[in-house]
Amino acid sequence: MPFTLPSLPYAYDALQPHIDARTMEIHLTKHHAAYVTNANKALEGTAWDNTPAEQIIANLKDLPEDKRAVVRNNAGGHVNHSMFWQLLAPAGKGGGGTPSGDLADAINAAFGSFDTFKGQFTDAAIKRFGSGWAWLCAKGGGKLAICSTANQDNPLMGEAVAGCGGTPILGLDVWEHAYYLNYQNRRPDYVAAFWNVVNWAEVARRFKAAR
Ligand code: MN3
Repeated sequence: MPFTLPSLPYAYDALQPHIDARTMEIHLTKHHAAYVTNANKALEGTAWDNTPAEQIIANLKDLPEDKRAVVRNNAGGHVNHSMFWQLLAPAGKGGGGTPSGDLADAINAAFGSFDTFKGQFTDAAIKRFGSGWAWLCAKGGGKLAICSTANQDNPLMGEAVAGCGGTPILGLDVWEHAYYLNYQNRRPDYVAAFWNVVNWAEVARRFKAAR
């Protein structure tokens, strides 16, 4: 079955003022939609056209060489964005605040404190040169680590491909298309605003599933 564009679990304007409605709409209906279309086009009629996107990007080496780059970029983009929408929620209505329970404990164990974690993740997002993503990943035994990837790479692709491994439980899109309309070149302001709309319950759910 071909990949399909998901709908957002909230309205386009639900994340304002932190992420504006027009950016959310273009991001989903133009950028994410293009990844879906291009991934489907590349995989149509192949043995992989029924395989979940996560499974495909975790096994890129199994694809014919002439498909590998287009699938890496576009199935990668589909996986990344499908996850990203779920990781956001309106501020004060599921978005923002701080994590609790096992996730909070794991963050404290890995980074010392939530504020230290936040600082390191912010750094990874700001210092990613060009387009890419910042990630919080669960590694073996539920140990957490921060990393970043270029383009639409995902830690599920593995360290050797993406330069970053583990199961992503939080991701931040730092492509300019994710913030340019509202923040222009001010990526640090966008990253700061992101913390107001992080859906920690969803991050915790992914952490639990990854352990
Ligand atoms: Mn994007």
